[in-house]
Amino acid sequence: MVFDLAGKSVFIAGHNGMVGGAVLRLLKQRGDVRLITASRRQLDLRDEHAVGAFFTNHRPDACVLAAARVGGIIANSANKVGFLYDNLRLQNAVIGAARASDTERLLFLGSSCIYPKLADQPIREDSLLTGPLEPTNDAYAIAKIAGLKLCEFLNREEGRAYISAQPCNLYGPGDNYHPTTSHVIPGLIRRFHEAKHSRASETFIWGTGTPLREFLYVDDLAKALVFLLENYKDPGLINVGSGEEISIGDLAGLVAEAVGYEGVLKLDPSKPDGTPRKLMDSSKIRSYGWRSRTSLQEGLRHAYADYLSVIEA
Ligand code: GFB
Repeated sequence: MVFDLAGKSVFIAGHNGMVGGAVLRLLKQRGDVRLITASRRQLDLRDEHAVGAFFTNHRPDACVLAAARVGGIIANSANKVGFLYDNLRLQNAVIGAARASDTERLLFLGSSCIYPKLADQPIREDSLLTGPLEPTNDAYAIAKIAGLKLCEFLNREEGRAYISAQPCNLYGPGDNYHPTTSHVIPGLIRRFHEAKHSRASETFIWGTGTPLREFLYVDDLAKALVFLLENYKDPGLINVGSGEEISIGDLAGLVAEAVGYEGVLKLDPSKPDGTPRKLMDSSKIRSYGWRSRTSLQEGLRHAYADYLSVIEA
């Protein structure tokens, strides 16, 4: 182990989000880490002065940068200024403050959408910047590429153990269930749940149903992130995926099953498909012994339970 988190202080930027929340749960369970968090009201992570002062005050040993402006295919394509600018501001503020206060380790969350739209599959880490991006999420991807490159350069030039991990499409507790800004799994959970309750004989899936996606349950990702924080300090990227892909049409069938919706699923091809396929090569992280443990069926049951707890709260 290169960096034992036991007894260390860790700032989780974005602990109220799905990924940050999963890392918080995992580190709380572990019990030997001093956790530092700040809500959005307490700290605007885009405000570099406020973030600098926060780091000077708390002096975390490590930081998990899980905060970001995120959203599904429609949110990403409709608000490129926000997705690029807010993410650049936020990540620059946090990475800059970590550097200024000599935070020993930092883990930056990237995304599989950083890779070229038509990258060879499964997508290896070295395919970064070898071709044009998928236009429905280019703004978000460019911000993420800037962040992971900043970590890489700080690592190479200044010897800082600042690393970045690239997860595939994620889902699980703490997701955003908004009908238009959400990603596919929470979007379908909500739509199918509402269709079940209104006894609608049919409901719809965006796009053609043919795109392929790789999904990872967020608690499995959290285990990978904590592992990387303690064991990985290379400047190079590292993919974190389940290794399994599924078409959106087949995924919709599994979500309908988890929710208990028995109506007809129709396609809405007026909505964008996005990239045709996005399966990552995660052999690097698997060579360290990590693998995803939660099957899609099991994860979808937990995700639906989370949705029910949110609407019942
Ligand atoms: O999850 P999603 O929005 O993200 O869409 P991306 C995945 C696929 O599901 C697309 C289809 O082909 C959608 O057309 N889909 C079907 C739906 N029904 C729905 C629905 O009700 N809601 C949504 N959202 N999609 C994201 C990027 O791309 O990937 C993010 O926008 C991020 O930036 C993430 O990088 C990993 O996989 O297309």
